[in-house]
Amino acid sequence: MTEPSGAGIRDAATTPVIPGLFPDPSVCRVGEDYYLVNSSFEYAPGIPIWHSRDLRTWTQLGNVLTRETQFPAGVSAASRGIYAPTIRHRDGTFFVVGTNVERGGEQFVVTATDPAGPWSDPIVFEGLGGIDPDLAWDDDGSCVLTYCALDEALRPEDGSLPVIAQVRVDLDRGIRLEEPRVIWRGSGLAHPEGPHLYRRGDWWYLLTAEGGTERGHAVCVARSRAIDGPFEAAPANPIFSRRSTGFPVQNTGHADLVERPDGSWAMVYLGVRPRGFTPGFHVVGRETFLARIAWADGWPVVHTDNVLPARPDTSFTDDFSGTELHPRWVSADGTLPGPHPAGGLALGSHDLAVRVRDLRWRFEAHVDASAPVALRVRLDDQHWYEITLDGDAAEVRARIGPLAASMRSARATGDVVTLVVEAVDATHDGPDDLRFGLVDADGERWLAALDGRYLSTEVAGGFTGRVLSLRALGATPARVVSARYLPLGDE
Ligand code: 6LW
Repeated sequence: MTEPSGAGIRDAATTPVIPGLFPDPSVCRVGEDYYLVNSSFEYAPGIPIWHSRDLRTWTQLGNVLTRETQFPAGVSAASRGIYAPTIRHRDGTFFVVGTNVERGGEQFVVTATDPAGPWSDPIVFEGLGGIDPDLAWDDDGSCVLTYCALDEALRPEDGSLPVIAQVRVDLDRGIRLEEPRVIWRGSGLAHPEGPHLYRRGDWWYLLTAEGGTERGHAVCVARSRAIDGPFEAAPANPIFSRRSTGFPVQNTGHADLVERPDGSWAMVYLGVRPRGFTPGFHVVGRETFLARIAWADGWPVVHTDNVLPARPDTSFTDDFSGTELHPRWVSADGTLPGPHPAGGLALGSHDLAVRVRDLRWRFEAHVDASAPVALRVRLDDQHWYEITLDGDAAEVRARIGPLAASMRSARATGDVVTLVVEAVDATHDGPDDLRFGLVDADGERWLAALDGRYLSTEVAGGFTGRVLSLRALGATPARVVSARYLPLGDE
């Protein structure tokens, strides 16, 4: 059985540095500045990019894929789209390589001189079937792309896919210079993936995620004198995992290393915060955590005892007074949120969403009651709860897989109504309850409280977490006057 979470310790082991649906972190440093990117799946704009001076406090600079030419609309299913980007910097240029799973798993690179953008259109490397590309430059300056290959042609005779493969590439021309070669088959756990290569002293280190991204997830390492192997596995593999422990943060893996200006090293990795009765339900996705790296006998050793100065401030109020949306806003149906007239957010039938960042929270949307509108807590398009307002009728609805139901309705009065949803302590054995209500001329009232487990990754499957999404219910555009998100405390 899963132990209850909430050890209440404000340290890096239990507190994400970037909470919410921000998995597969990759980090690079330029001088005193760190830049970090995450997977974004079906959500557009794609690949959130963050800046920090201390690795602990991160500010979102924007998103890397902000144009149709970079990430076309129309992702076919939840948890497809953009996977596991890597960010690197060399000679004044930032590189992000990633996978668009939507197009059959193609590896692409985009570049920028300013990490806040604009980023170039993607260059696609043909014939590299797989995920999780990494870029590294050999001592002679040539560039290698190392990735998790899912290509049958690379399947070892006595082994299973995936394998870690590598190919020399010409970044300027966007071509590969050779056939991909298998360089590593992992340390023996399932699903070797998420490779990253680093030069330290006389060694090349190859970091991998292994064990799959669920409870068995782990970080492993191998090293070689040459960038293309042969690699030897660390005797202590996996060098980091929470598997088979009762620790409140689970599924830890898919890491990236970075060297600080003082020569010490740090690691970012993904983890989840499951709650509730067995098997434990995580609901806000896979989040970014920070660890410290020590080196012993030429191998990295992971320490999670860093003290974090404060929980990140995730609260926000948007009154949409400007014409540009904050980069936190995304769309699940692949439509890029564009500029809007100042003074309220005009909504069409495409949704506008923000990632949930906390375990307990309140979200309010002040909506113009003259057009039908919906506020949804979405895990994916088949797992959601929502409150709708249509004229003076408010209704709470739910969809869990093929089952759809109307839970409760009520009358609302006034020109502007506040739709409210809160994630609060569970009344059953789930991770939380999601309660829906409204505030109007008659005050605040709650319509329904629903078990949060059905909007969890353990129930829905996939790689994502909850978002809060707003959209017009019918053909008439709806208007959101303002939106407010407030964490309610994670203890
Ligand atoms: C990603 C893989 C993984 O490509 O999850 O946790 C996949 N690791 O490396 C999707 O994020």
